Amino acid sequence: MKFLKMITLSICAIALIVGSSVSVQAKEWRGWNIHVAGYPNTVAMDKFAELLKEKSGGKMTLKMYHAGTLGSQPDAIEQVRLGGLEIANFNLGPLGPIVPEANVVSLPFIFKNTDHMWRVLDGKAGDMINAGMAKKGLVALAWYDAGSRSFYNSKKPIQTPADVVGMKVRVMNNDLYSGMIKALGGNPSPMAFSEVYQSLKTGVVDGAENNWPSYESTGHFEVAPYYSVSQHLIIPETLCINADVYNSLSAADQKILKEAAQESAVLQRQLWKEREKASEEKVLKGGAKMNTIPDKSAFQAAMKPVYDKFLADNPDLKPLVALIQNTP
Ligand code: GTR
Repeated sequence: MKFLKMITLSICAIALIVGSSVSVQAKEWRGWNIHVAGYPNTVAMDKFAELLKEKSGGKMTLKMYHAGTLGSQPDAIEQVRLGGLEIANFNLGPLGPIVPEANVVSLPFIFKNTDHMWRVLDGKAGDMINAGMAKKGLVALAWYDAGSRSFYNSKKPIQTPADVVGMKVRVMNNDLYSGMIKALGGNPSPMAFSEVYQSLKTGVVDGAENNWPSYESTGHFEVAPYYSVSQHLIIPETLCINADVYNSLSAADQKILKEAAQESAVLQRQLWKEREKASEEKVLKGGAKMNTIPDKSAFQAAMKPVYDKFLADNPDLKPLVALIQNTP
């Protein structure tokens, strides 16, 4: 009897040791980020990694790989879905071709402004986008700000849709953006972010489109100095994790993860506001020429075929589009 008790105790002790060593030695996650040092998203993701470690007592650790060193965004999306990478900050633009619900934010001019976007994301539409991501193996943890995107090019200021006619414009990997440029009479060229500088410089493309911070951080303003404030896209970004990894965590660890992500998002959004202004000032000092667009409604009207095609191809998404459009 005494002997049996001893064996049972020893087994318990071994189980304890094994159990604790498993949790202490949990695999270090790898995080993908496209942006360079000092960019709001980069700082926020480093903060996220730090918070994760701190809040979990070292149980959840994340090594961040910045500046797209682990590959292009479309590739990284596949990697996180399949579990080759665990965590990433993605723009909803390149996610659209995989997650139909996330694609609605890539309809040009769908949001009235950034505040409208936050109201939408905080409501039912945000839940529907998150559910769409979950179906594709990605769990959304927080939203990051990416401001609004405008056109820039090496040739001339864009004032009306007629100025885009014949222009070669780099777009992110998403048919909606190709459709957008075609609807304006331009030639779309889908291309990885990392290739755009050289393509602008050598004239492979005449222009591209992005927010102030990316226009600045990439140096695109040096080779495409005409920035025309069209604000045709306001696309949020997501901080997300592979669904299997997320589902393998205890409820307590999932809570820690979400808290750390939310805290990093608060920081990212604050840094974003500052960086938008600083980048605008920096590029204008560096020689970029900014123009406002007197009548944006001409650009909006030109997008009718883009909406018509999208809704015809995705009848299931009509209610989500309407929900966004009807959100005050
Ligand atoms: C940036 C965005 C990146 C990437 C890039 C691009 O604004 O933060 O994730 O999508 O634009 O144009 O490819």
